[in-house]
Amino acid sequence: MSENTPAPVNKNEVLKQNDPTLSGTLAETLANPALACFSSDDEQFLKFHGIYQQDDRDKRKTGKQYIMMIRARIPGGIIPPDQYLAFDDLSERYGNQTLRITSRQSFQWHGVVKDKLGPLMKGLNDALCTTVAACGDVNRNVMAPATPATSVLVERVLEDARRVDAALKPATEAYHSIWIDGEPLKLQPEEKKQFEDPLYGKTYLPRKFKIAFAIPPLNDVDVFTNCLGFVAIPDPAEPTRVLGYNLLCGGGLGMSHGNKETFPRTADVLGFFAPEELVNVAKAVLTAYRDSGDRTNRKHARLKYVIEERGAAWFRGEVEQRAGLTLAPARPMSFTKQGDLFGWHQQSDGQWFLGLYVEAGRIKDTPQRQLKTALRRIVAKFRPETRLTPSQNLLLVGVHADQKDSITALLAEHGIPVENQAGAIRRASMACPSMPTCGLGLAESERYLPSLLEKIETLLAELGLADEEIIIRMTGCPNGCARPYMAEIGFVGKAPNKYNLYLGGNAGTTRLNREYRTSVKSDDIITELRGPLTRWKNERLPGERFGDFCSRIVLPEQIKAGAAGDAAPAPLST
Ligand code: SRM
Ligand code: SF4
Repeated sequence: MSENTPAPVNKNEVLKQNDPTLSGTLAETLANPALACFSSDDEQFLKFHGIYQQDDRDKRKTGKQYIMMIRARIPGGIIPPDQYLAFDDLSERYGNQTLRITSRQSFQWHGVVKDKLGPLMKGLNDALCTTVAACGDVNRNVMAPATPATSVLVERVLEDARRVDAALKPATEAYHSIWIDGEPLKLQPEEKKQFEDPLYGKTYLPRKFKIAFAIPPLNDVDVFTNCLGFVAIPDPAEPTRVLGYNLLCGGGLGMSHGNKETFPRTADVLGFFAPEELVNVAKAVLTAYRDSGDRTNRKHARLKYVIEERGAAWFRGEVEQRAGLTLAPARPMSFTKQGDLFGWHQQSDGQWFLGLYVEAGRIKDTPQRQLKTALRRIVAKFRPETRLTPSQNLLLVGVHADQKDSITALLAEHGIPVENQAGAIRRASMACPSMPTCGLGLAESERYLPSLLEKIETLLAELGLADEEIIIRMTGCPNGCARPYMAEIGFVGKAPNKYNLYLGGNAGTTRLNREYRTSVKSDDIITELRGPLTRWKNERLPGERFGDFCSRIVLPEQIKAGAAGDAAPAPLST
């Protein structure tokens, strides 16, 4: 190939080009009981329908056992009572009897074998829930603040999030045909090729695209990690009204070990615009990315690389031109906290909500705690709305004052306290699923973090720091699904029982942390943490958080000593 020949587009682009309806041979494979799994091409189409073909990694020694993961599209994580009950029932009948709250306020059903896939998808759609575009090269689940206590403003922002979500859905009829009508799309291959989505075109986006809404000072959605962030600025004259949005573009976290071309990045703040322009601006950002992202190399295809390389000013110009407006200077905003409220809290409308801690987002029954059964009973009897939070927890919303005691008692019956649900570091922790379902996991995450937290709790108690909150997040690989690069302590799987250790995030999750140690064995993690935690106890400024202390003292000292880890360290930004 000569120097001037453009690099060929990657395989996924060819697939999309050849079948923009995204139907592949999904319906045919689904209808054929002789086939145990979908083809590798169909695996790519499945993602656009919210489905991942996986295999149970615990069982690989006895041969590959295919299972599916299904992810819903639940903008803002809002679930009405009947829908929650249907989700629970479907997980019992067709999944692995758990519901997994994701880090983007959605649900996943794991362990669904192929012949249960059709009934599960039909059941979800009967419950008025779609999984379309929950994965794939499209806009994903839109996040919005979860906590209803603050005000009417939260509900208004949520409405805006839903509007954006609806406006960016792909138009292909394949989803309806396959999963609802239960038949293949009635088009010949040549006819399929002619299809063109009005927004996404024939080849959709170069890669996934993520949107979050935030209301300062709470950054529960980690807005800076999204491709597109909308920060609501309240009207000073009428604080329940959105005056406009600050526009953030170019955040993203995924990276690969040993590939310095890949890195986590926080979004740039591009300007401010009026709320009427919201959908217009969202489409402008999405199409600017659609037309400028790298379609040759999927590891370099996210919007963050476009903005890193071509600059925020260039991208702002693209957005302004496409939206037909000029962005005003961004309004002042300050994020000082993230995370969830636990226990009972009164809403602005006088009703109550209950924040419930869900370990690693997994709703299940264990001999000690029957969270799944308790939630089913509560939702069936008292019919609260359920809200999934970006930190993989859950809120029961719209509870009447006279129902509170009965709900508290019902939870207690199933081993779940309402007060002191979990210690300070557990409440602020997250872990991705990793083993045994995720095909990309290099180390344990969801199954390992709880026992590691126990050891960290013991260390903190020994140092007299037991009540301190530290945001701790773990992932089984560097893709960053539980957003570990924003944590005060981040663990990123490197190999079985080995993790890279990151330090230095802050309470408002506006700053990337930095690699502190590489390939730390599980058994050595406590030894590695003891030093920085002891120094924090002895040398911190009044009220200084662990992440801020590391960013001010531990990491600069490490950099000065030239001892920074060799895997692409994330930049220190504020
Ligand atoms: Fe993720 C791929 C789970 C949020 C970055 N992610 C995956 C897959 C589907 C593995 C795969 O491709 O085969 C994982 C399925 C595991 C399983 O068994 O369930 C997976 N990601 C998740 C969830 C369930 C983790 C969780 O702890 O809840 C989250 C689902 C969110 C949702 O409801 O849509 C999830 N993933 C994220 C986030 C966080 C976020 O979006 O706020 C990130 C980092 C932000 C970002 O996108 O940059 C993230 N996931 C990735 C990447 C790296 C993408 C990149 O740019 O390099 C991959 C790998 C890929 O896409 O090839 C990935
Ligand atoms: Fe899988 Fe890696 Fe995401 Fe964890 S971070 S779910 S191991 S892709």
